[in-house]
Amino acid sequence: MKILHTSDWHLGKKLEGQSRLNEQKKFIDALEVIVDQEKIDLILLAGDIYDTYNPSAEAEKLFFDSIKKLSKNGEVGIVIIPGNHDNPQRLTSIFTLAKDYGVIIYERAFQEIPIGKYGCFNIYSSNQGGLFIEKNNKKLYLYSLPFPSEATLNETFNDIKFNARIKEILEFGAQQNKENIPTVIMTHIYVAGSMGEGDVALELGGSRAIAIDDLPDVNYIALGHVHKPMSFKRKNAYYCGSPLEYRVTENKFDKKVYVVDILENKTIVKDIFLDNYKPIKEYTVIGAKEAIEKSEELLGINEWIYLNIALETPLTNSEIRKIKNNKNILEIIPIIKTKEIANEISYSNEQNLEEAFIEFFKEESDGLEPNSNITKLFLELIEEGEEVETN
Ligand SMILES: [Mn+2]
Repeated sequence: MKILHTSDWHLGKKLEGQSRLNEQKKFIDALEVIVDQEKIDLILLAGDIYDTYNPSAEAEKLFFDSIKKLSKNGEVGIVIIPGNHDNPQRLTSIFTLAKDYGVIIYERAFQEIPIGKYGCFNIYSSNQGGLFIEKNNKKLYLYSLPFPSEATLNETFNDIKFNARIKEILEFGAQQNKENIPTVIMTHIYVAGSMGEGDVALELGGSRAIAIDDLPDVNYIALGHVHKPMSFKRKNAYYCGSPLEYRVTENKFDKKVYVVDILENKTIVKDIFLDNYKPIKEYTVIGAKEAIEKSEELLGINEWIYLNIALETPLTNSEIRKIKNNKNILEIIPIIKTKEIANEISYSNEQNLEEAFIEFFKEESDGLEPNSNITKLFLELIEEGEEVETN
């Protein structure tokens, strides 16, 4: 069975108030081409379909159009799990309608999906979280775990136990495949080992980490949550990342989806790179005059722009108007030479993140400084484009 692995669409996500729906539509069109060209059987969508609990009507319409387009009237199966950004109930509200299109949407962990026909797919057996899928005599066992938290799993565990509990869940899930068919796992989680934290499991805004070595040995693990593509080859585990750059820190790596072919003795994973429909750029200029020139120079260029301007005196309203004449300029970020002026003007409330984190940590822990590992991990998490949220 040929699988396409994608995640973190964040439909409806805005950048400094600007809609990205146009770019997201282009991505869906590109994905449809990939599905055709690669003759995909099954699409795995590993969470964070929407950006918020209450997606806009436009974002929902794009989601419905997308699954209709990509499923090819049930020819291509689609299995979807909620991420930490999704409202699971809202996501699954179309489950019954979607069934005819071969679309299965999980609402929660350990959910038992009814057996039967889903488009051209036959779910001939299922268990809590597991699906035995058959199409044209090709078979696959898929175990899905939506974003796990105490709230979504409806159980309590401390940070240390989190790792052990997730390991247990995934292992048990994989073991339910008693047939001699390939096993694939899909989950929305933060895997920590990639950054050298060892088995440190900690929670940042509801986002706990699991170690790579605690992932079971299966044919493929489709991960969602981290926006940067990453692979943990010894575990056949992959983050495909988000299809679009969702913040300026994400403009350092290419965006992609994976096409996964599971053969008898090995799994072949192919990167399919995505076009960057509107890159996020950062420019730095000196003084108002250069800023206005830069704004004019970039007029009509398809980029989202953050403009840093080194200033000795605040910009005048007329200068700001001229710079903002270029609608792609998202934010004017003044770099002020003297402290007095810095206090006087502020076009943005951006702070040095590291300082802000240390300050926050000290406030929360009676003046205790965070150790360098925690600060480093926090900054890396932010780099990966994850919102620090407590849903
Ligand atoms: Mn996420």
